[in-house]
Amino acid sequence: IELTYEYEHFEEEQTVNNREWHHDTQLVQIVDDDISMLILLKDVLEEKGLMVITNVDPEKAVEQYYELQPDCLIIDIHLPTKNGFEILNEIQQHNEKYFIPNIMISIDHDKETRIKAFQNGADDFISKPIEIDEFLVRIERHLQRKKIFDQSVLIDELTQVYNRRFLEDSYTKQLHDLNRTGQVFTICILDLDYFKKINDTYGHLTGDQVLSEFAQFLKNEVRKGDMVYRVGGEEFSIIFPRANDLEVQKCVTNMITRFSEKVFTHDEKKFSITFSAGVYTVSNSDTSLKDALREADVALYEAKRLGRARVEL
Ligand code: GH3
Ligand code: MG
Ligand code: MG
Ligand code: MG
Repeated sequence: IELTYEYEHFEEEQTVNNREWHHDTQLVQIVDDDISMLILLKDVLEEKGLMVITNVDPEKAVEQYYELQPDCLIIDIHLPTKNGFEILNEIQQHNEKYFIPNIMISIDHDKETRIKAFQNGADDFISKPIEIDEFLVRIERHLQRKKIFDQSVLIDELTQVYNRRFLEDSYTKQLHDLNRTGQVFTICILDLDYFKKINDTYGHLTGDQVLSEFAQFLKNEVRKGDMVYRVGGEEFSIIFPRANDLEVQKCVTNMITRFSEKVFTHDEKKFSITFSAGVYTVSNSDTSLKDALREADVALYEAKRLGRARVEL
């Protein structure tokens, strides 16, 4: 049974890996050596529209935890090779930074065990046998709070695209994919042209409006799986997974044309604005985000120098 199960699980892992990090579908990771428990919990959570990954092996669980960044971790105490407390300890720092709720489940539920669970970083404790209805409302509550946390720290308030902090996460994940599959990805920096003039002429509020419409425009233009980030005042970035610089250049050139046709109004005065972009393809997993952004920035500077409203490699 275990072999078949691990095999099926492997297949499933691939789909989860391709998830586009949209926070609307939340991911729950369950770690337990009791296969029937795993199957039961997975079923009830999937019925609620959640994505679920399951692990029996603690080492693999930790590895997948870092790679897939679940929104909630459900973990048994008694596991082969390592116990649930040790795992919680191991992931504690990451946990605190990303606010991933941990729920311990255990057949032992004496006071000492419960205390130890919370001391080791558990956010909740559910004893086995599990009451499914209670389990579901508890998980739902944790996931709601996780969603609120993510929205507040990963999304830029003004423009409602991902912020720079999330770019760091995504970049790391892209490097991981590059390492595993050899698939290159391209990063692009986009900067509004003469944006200062918009502020000076029409005021800061109109400037803000332009920024937020620009972000919305970018979100609408990109393919599913491409992600938009605000990395500075009037500077945005897009990660294009599985695309090279020439493909991205073509795509961004079209975006520049369409954006330049967009008409903004301020007190019945009409105006338009353009942007420039720099592109860099990451094909070596030693490239840090800082390096990649620097390369894209050099290209952006070139685009500005050559007259703006264009994209350079
Ligand atoms: P270039 O074509 O060379 O990029 O010229 P620019 O005027 O766009 O570039 P510059 O860096 O000189 O000016 C950027 C301006 O963006 C200055 C800053 O006040 C404005 N800015 C940055 N963040 C915000 C924001 O959140 N809201 C508004 N309204 N303006 C912002
Ligand atoms: Mg167990
Ligand atoms: Mg600018
Ligand atoms: Mg700028």
